Amino acid sequence: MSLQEQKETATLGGGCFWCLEAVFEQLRGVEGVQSGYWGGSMANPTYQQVCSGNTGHAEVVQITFNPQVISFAELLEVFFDIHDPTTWNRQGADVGSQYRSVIFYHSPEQKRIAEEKIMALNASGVYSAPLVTQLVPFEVFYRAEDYHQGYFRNNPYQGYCQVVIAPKVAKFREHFAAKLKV
Ligand code: MHO
Repeated sequence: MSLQEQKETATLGGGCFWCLEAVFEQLRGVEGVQSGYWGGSMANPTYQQVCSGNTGHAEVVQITFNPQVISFAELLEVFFDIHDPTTWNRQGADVGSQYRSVIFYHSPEQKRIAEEKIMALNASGVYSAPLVTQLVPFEVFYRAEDYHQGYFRNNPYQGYCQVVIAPKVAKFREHFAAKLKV
């Protein structure tokens, strides 16, 4: 099998992309994470346009991973652990449709796995409300501006990074210690 064939892509939205990127890039088997926008009415939107909440885009991360090391189902375990999939267009203090919970599936297989996971979580009683996570076929990913890439790594002392992202990352590292790169 060529290297090319060992790569798979996942595109997930679960609130501010700085958070998701900071988490997913620490997982073994994840080869790259890019922050960007998906699902809106215009091509190549700017952060400011997306922030207005009027373009219909979601902040998302595009994850390239090696499915022989980490599966799509395992990525979803992390995804549901680090965000609240029961709040409509909102993650904590971040409110707006750009913060919606959404899985952009890249194959019928990813769609099936995501459906099963959502059904299982709804049935499990883990959450007190039903999941609002959308399941949408992937079409196109618009990479966010350079300064958004690796934002948490590059700006660890920025207020939002310290108050919101750092505790999330710490909790994630505790929950998924066995799956971390270092
Ligand atoms: N409320 C945060 C969100 C950042 S995120 C990239 C801020 O405006 O800094 O949407």
